[in-house]
Amino acid sequence: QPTDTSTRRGAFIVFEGCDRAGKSTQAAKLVEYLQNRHKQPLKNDETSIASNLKVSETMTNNSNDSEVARLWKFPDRTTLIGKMIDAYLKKTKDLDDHVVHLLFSANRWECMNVIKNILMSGTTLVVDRYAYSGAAFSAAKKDLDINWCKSPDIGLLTPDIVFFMDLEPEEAVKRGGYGKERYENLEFQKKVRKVFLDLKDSSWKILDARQTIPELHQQIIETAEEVIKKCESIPFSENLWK
Ligand code: T5A
Ligand code: NA
Repeated sequence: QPTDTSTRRGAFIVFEGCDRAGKSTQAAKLVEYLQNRHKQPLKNDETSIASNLKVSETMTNNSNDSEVARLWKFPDRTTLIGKMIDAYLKKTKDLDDHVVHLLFSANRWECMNVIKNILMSGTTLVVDRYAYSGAAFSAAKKDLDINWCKSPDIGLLTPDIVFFMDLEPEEAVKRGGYGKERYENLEFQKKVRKVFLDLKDSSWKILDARQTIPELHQQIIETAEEVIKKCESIPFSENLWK
């Protein structure tokens, strides 16, 4: 029985972790791998790719028709909300903790329609940080309750997998140290890691981020391939933390 190609979609793959854990490095390597891996499709992949191309033609965002994977990053600092977040992180602007938390969440909500279109076109999206960062960084602050922090992100698109890059902040500091942005200090990062680990759910795969870049990459591509295959035949769900 052939699979119904009309339901094929890309996978929603998220990388999470404390600062300097290696998220951006692995997210970029995964996208590069997927793009090369699909350049020469196997025979039985041909229908899948053909159907993806057809859906892409109807898209209004500037996605490339032949795109098999795309990198995304939160915060998306390019939007109007993203520019406020950027100023906050660079400490050129102070904002109330509640306000900035809601901005980070709004920054995800404003991207949801574009993200859904990308996934429906068959493109796999690799996302560097998501709502787990949102909850973990805010709840690590003194006065923000974890349930309050999770609530604005309830109902976002659910990731198909979250690669949690776990690294003790003491180890992270050794990686060239933290920069000058807000949150980049050891004591705060220790609190963030604790909240992160409490947020673990069935979508998580925890990776020991002390391993080498190639070792981590190998584990990530193996799991990612399985997830991408599985996602082709199941719809995405919009029930994060519901
Ligand atoms: N935030 C974010 C919120 O408060 N709320 C939210 O809702 C969201 C989405 C954004 C800040 O905003 C907060 C969290 C953050 O504080 P950002 O722009 O994502 O920050 O942060 P960046 O500075 O871009 O990234 P990070 O500091 O988090 O680093 P990464 O991406 O985890 O690490 P990476 O890949 O850049 O690597 C760091 C260094 O380590 C080396 C790399 O070469 C690099 O030098 N490295 C390794 N070294 C040894 N072994 C390995 N396996 C290595 N992998 C990478
Ligand atoms: Na990063």
